[in-house]
Amino acid sequence: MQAYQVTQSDVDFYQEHGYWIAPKLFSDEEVRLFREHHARVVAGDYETGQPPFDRNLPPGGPVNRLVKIDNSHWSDSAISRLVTHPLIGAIAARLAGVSGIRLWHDQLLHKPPQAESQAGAVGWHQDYHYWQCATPADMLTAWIALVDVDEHNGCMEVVPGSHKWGLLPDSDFFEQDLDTLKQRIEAVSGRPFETVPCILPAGAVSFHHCLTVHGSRPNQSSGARVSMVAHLMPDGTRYRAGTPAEPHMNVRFLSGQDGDEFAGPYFPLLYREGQADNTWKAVI
Ligand SMILES: O=C(O)CCC(=O)C(=O)O
Repeated sequence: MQAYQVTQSDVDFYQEHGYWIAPKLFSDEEVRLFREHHARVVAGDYETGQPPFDRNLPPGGPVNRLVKIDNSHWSDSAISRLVTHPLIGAIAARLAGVSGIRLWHDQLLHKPPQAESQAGAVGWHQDYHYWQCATPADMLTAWIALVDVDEHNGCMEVVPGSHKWGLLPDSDFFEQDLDTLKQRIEAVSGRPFETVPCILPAGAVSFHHCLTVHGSRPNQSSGARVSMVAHLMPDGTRYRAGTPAEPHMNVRFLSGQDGDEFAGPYFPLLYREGQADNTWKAVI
């Protein structure tokens, strides 16, 4: 693990563009271990004995589309250490300008090569479209590359500055027709839609704001695009009842009262300013 001190110009970049790319934070050895555990979860080999919250493809069958597994950290201790890593929390806190960061939920992603895949794109969307049950909209995501990613293997692409466009009506993670979705977003936002690829070496991490429009194209390489996503929220984020995001899985972990705080064991704390123990002690 490589310590990194976020600078004011990193923060300014994030605030201005709605994303920021951190350098490589995890060594090749750490990445190898995380990739091994990632593959175990994809295969349905759950180290903790606890299945993840949800998965879109059952284990053991053909991996013929993007594999998306929610809360895979329930199932594996190395994945859990990765998505609750205090360094990721500290960087997120600094970028968002808050004093504490919790895990909203994780997402394990495995994007097979296009030749084997029927649905390899991720449609343009704003994460907050799915998270309107939480407030304030200061949440953010750490996207952790476990292989080198670029345009060839369908890296994530972001629309810089779109976090300032407000919440748009068109967001669809599963849409495969990226051009039509882009035209709809362009029409409703009244702004040109230009994407920037998040090109990362394995072990590097990109961060994006929950209102930043993003998605990805199919994987044209011969290997899988392997990554972990830590969706994060400022400590103190609360439930907002009655939104279109009411079915979000996290709502069921609360008592259901408007204003409930998303806190407690379902929402692990990654970082809190001034807390003595902000170092990652786990041995991997
Ligand atoms: O990995 C991708 O292509 C998209 C990931 C995503 O939507 C996210 O991290 O919020």
